[in-house]
Amino acid sequence: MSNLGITVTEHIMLQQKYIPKATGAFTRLLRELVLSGKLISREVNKAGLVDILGFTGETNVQGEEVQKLDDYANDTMIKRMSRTGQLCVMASEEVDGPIPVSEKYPRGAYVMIFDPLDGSSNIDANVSIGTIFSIHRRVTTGDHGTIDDILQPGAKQVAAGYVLYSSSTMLVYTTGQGVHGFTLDPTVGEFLLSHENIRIPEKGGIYSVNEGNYHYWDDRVKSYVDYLKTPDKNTKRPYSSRYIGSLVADFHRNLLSGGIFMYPADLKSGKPKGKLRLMCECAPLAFVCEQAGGYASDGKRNILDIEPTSLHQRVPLYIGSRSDVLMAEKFLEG
Ligand code: P6P
Repeated sequence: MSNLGITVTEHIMLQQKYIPKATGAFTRLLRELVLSGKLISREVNKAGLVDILGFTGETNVQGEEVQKLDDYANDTMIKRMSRTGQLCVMASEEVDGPIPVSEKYPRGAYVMIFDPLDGSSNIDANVSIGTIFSIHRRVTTGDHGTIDDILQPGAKQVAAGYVLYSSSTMLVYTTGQGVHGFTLDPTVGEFLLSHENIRIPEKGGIYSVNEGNYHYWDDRVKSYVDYLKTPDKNTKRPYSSRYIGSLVADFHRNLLSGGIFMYPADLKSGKPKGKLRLMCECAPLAFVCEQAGGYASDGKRNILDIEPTSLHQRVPLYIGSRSDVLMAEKFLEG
């Protein structure tokens, strides 16, 4: 029986029974995350107004300090997730080190790592942007969580997903029971199940990469991209090039249509490990992708198997349809 149209809150309750040792704590966490997504969506959709767009340190007509959207998104995530009482520590793409949960609130059994507003450089051009989140169970036993609770491999995630602020606002998440998409109905303020059990095609027809970096790539990366562009009826090439320059938007399109997104290491432009961060971008999207039947690699190994060494470490990323990413790995073996 299809669950289309149920709210994300109802869906989380249904998921609850599948999550080992999960109590209402996990449900509470996800529900607060949903509310954060709605609050950020509301501000993102007002971004065109002069009092939000791109300024900081300005004051608006009420004389209030106006925050840039990414600061607003970061503050919203930290404030709202802290008050759930379910986290022992947090980490954000916007903050150098671990973020302790305020003494005002109890600490809980989970850890949340997030990129509060990925692609925020696109805001002024009204290009789609996203919030990415990753949830682990804590591994330390003290009062406050530590960096050890954060630096866990992607395979240990208990949930992950993103909110995509686009022509509509969508929440896509997994708790290890498949991938499900919800579309925000702003008239009622509810995320309603619109994409139940998303599966990414085994092989796609789209490649997403910033070809402006072509001359910085390893020759094997160049060979793979040249292969995708070479006409061949039997393997349905050339692939179409689609690149928005906003990770969540590029990933989401390929998740639904099939294809591969790449951010390779570029050896000469100061990004020896690529640009994207393992903990708050690559690992959560890798969990979503794998749960939808896809695969994510750093070019050599599964992103989910990488043992993190630092909070903001960057890794090359090849993510999407399984056979496309495996093909990329073959080219990169050389
Ligand atoms: P480039 C946005 O700034 C971002 O972090 C990701 O959302 C996006 O995939 C990537 O950078 C784009 O980087 O170097 O192609 O502009």
